[in-house]
Amino acid sequence: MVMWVQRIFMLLLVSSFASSDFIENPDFETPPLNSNASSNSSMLLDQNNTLPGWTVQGTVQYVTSLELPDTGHAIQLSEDGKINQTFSAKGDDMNYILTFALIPGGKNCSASAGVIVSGPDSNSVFSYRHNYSQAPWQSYSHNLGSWGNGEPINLVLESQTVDSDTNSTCWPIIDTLLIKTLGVTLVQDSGNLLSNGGFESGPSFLPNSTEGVLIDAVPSLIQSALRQWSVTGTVRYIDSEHFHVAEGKAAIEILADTSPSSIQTATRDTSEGSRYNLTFSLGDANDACRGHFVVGVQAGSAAQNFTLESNGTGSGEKFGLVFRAEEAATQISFTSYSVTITKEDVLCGPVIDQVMVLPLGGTASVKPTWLLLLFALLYVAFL
Ligand SMILES: *[C@@H]1O[C@H](CO)[C@@H](O)[C@H](O)[C@H]1NC(C)=O
Ligand SMILES: *[C@@H]1O[C@H](CO)[C@@H](O)[C@H](O)[C@H]1NC(C)=O
Ligand SMILES: *[C@@H]1O[C@H](CO)[C@@H](O)[C@H](O)[C@H]1NC(C)=O
Ligand SMILES: *[C@@H]1O[C@H](CO)[C@@H](O)[C@H](O)[C@H]1NC(C)=O
Ligand SMILES: *[C@@H]1O[C@H](CO)[C@@H](O)[C@H](O)[C@H]1NC(C)=O
Ligand SMILES: *[C@@H]1O[C@H](CO)[C@@H](O)[C@H](O)[C@H]1NC(C)=O
Ligand SMILES: *[C@@H]1O[C@H](CO)[C@@H](O)[C@H](O)[C@H]1NC(C)=O
Ligand SMILES: *[C@@H]1O[C@H](CO)[C@@H](O)[C@H](O)[C@H]1NC(C)=O
Ligand SMILES: *[C@@H]1O[C@H](CO)[C@@H](O)[C@H](O)[C@H]1NC(C)=O
Ligand SMILES: *[C@@H]1O[C@H](CO)[C@@H](O)[C@H](O)[C@H]1NC(C)=O
Ligand SMILES: *[C@@H]1O[C@H](CO)[C@@H](O)[C@H](O)[C@H]1NC(C)=O
Ligand SMILES: [Ca+2]
Repeated sequence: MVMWVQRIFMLLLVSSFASSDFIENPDFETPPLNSNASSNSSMLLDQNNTLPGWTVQGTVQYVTSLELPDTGHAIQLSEDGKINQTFSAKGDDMNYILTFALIPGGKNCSASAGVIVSGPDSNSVFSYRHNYSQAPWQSYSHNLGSWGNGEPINLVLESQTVDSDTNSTCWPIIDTLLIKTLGVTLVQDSGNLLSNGGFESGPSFLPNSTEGVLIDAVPSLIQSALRQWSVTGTVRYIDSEHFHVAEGKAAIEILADTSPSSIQTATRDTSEGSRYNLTFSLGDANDACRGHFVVGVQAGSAAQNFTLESNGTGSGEKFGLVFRAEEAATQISFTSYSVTITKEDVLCGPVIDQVMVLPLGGTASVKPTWLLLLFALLYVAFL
C-alpha cells in the first residue's frame, strides 16, 4: 500500500516544470527593431520600434538599467502603457503560473502606479512594496489559470491609471517573465489530509533572485499561485537555495505589517467527530530575522498561539494542535501577529512548513466509505 502510494507520488511529481519557452522575448533582451542595440538610454516604443514578441500600446519605454535582475533591459509602462503577448497552452490541462520582476520606476515621485497583470479570465494589481526586499526589485507571481490543448493564453501587462499628475508619477518597470506549469491534480502526500502542506507547489523563483517571491492577498484557493492555499496580507515564498527551509525546496515566511498576515487551506475528508493532529514546523528563514514570533494556528474551532524566540540563524521546530473535526472540510489557518524587521529594515517573520493533518488512532481514522464497503462485504458473506 505504502509502496503504491509512493509510486503515484513520484509519477505526479514529474508533472511540474518552469520554462521560458512559452513566452517569446520574456526578459526583453531582444531589442526593438530599428534601434541601436548598444544604445544605453531609454527609448519610447512606437510603430517604428516594435518589440519582438510583444504588441505595445500607449506610452511604453524600453529601458536600460543596472538595477535589473539581469542588468540589462526592461520595459517601463507609463501612462496608458500596455504590452501583450499570446502563447499556446501545451498538452493536457495545466496551471500556468507567472513569476516576474517588478522595479519601481524613478525616484522622488508624489505617486506611484502599479501594474495590472491579466490572463484570459483573471487579473491582479501589483505595486512595488518598500521594506519588503533589500534588492532594488521584487518578484511577484500570478496564476493565469488552467489551460490545455493549444488554448491561446493572452498575457497582458498594463500600468494602473493614477489620479495624480502623470509627470510626477513613478511608473512601473517589469522584467524577466517566467512561466511554470503545475499539474491540475495535486500531489497527495500519503496519509496527510492536506494538499501542498509542504508548499512545494507554487510559483517558480527567478534565476537571479535571492529574496523569494512575494505573494499578495488572494482570497481563493483556486486563483492562488500557491496551490491550495489562500493568503491574507503578504507572505514570502522562500526557496531552500537562499533560505533555511525545514523540508523540501520551499516554505512560507509570513510577513505581518500593520495588520496580521495569514495563509489558509482546508482538509480533504476529515470525518465528523474524529480527532486529528495538525502538525507543522515553525521556525525562521535564516534571514537575520530576530524577534519574538507569535503564530496563531486554527483548525476548525480549535485555536492556539505558538511562540518562538528567533535569533534569525535558521531553525524549525515541530508543533501540533489536536482538534475534533466538525465537518469533512476543516478550515486550517496560520496567522502571524508579530511585526519583525531585519537590521536592514526589511520585513520578515515566522516560517511555516511541513503542515500535516493526521488521524489520531482508533477506528476513527477509518473512512466511512471503507466501513460501508466492509459492512457490505460482511453482509454478502453472511448471506
Ligand atoms: C543608430 O546610431 C547611429 C550612429 O550612432 C545613428 O546614425 C542612427 O541614427 C541611429 N539609429 C537610430 C534608429 O537611432
Ligand atoms: C552605459 O552607461 C554606463 C554608465 O551609466 C557606462 O558605464 C557604459 O559605458 C555605457 N555603455 C554604452 C554602450 O554606452
Ligand atoms: C515612423 O516612421 C515614419 C517614416 O520615417 C514617420 O513618417 C512616422 O512619423 C514615424 N512614426 C512615429 C510614431 O514616429
Ligand atoms: C543574472 O545576473 C547576471 C549579472 O548580474 C547576468 O549577467 C545574468 O544574465 C543574469 N541571469 C539571468 C538568467 O537573468
Ligand atoms: C494583443 O492583443 C490583441 C487583442 O487585444 C491581439 O490582437 C494581439 O494579437 C495581441 N498581441 C500578441 C503579440 O499576442
Ligand atoms: C528629490 O526630492 C527632494 C525633496 O523633495 C529634492 O530636494 C531632490 O532634489 C529631489 N531629487 C531629485 C533627483 O529630483
Ligand atoms: C522602511 O525602510 C526605511 C529605510 O530603508 C526606514 O526609514 C523605514 O522606517 C522603514 N519602515 C518600516 C515600517 O520599517
Ligand atoms: C509633463 O512634462 C512634459 C515634458 O517634460 C511637459 O511638456 C508637460 O507640460 C508636463 N505636464 C505637466 C502637467 O506638468
Ligand atoms: C493569539 O494572540 C493574538 C495576539 O496577541 C490574540 O489576538 C489572539 O486572541 C490569541 N489567540 C489565542 C487563541 O490565544
Ligand atoms: C540560535 O538558535 C539556535 C536554536 O534555536 C541555537 O542552536 C543557536 O545556537 C542560536 N544561535 C545564536 C547565535 O544564539
Ligand atoms: C501531535 O503532533 C505533535 C508534533 O509532532 C506531537 O508532539 C504531539 O505529541 C502530537 N499529539 C498527539 C496527541 O499525538
Ligand atoms: Ca517545504
